[in-house]
Amino acid sequence: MNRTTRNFLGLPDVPEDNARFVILPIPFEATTSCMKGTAKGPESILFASRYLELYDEELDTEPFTAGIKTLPAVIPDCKGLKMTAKISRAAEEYFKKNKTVIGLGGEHTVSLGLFDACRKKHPDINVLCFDAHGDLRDKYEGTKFSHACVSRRIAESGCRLFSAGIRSVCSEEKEFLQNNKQVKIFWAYRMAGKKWGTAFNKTLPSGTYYITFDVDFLDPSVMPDTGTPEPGGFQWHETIDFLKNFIMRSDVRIAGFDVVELSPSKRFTHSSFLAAKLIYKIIGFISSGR
Ligand SMILES: [Mn+2]
Repeated sequence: MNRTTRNFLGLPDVPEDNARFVILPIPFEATTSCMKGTAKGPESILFASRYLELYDEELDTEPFTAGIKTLPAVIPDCKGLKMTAKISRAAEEYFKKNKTVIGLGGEHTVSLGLFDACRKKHPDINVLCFDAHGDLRDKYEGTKFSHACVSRRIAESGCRLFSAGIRSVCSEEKEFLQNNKQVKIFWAYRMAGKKWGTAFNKTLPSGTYYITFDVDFLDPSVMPDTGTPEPGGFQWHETIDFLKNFIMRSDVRIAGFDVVELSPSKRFTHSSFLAAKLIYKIIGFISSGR
């Protein structure tokens, strides 16, 4: 196969009917605090993905055969509620058609639009969030639509939120957590150095999930190119191992997921390659699951 297109994995175009997965690039950045550059994330992931092997030795299959369609990028030329509405509109029809929607960020706020579209189809959706940060502030730098408020907005919708890898919160967030039962935090300090995957998996109820993966969940030594890097993150194998065991559970269904906050420093770095591979591994687990 000649893998030269701008699609994910450089795959040839596939008709929508033949695609179980749709990739939606969202090169949006408005509120990143520390290192800018997340708007370049989608392009960098797509470029790196062309160099991934299509065969997955762990699954002994070629997951791309489930059908992956890369959609044109949605570029929100607006902020706040308008921005999330524009992303939601772009994603909604694919959730309705039962495609697994995969968002490529962009800063973490793009998840709000994807989550909104997902919840219209699946009102009982659970959210699984990987992040170094609580993102539970009511407002940050004057806006409710900041990367620092994403989990708070998701929690306000009434769905259950499970966040792992958290190692940076403020006292306002801690207070919010004390009065809130539907948000469950897996603190990084309790996960570190332990086989956290099994314990975390056990706490997650059966149901349909949306996964949002902020790459700063990973340790800066494996993922240096991110908006707000935090020490004490997680390694590749423990993360992939958890994802495999969780996603392939017979009582769990993944409606969509996103990978956000990649801030590539150069056009081709190991960080972009990692993000592309993470996405392809998740695609493999979903298509090999039920
Ligand atoms: Mn974060």
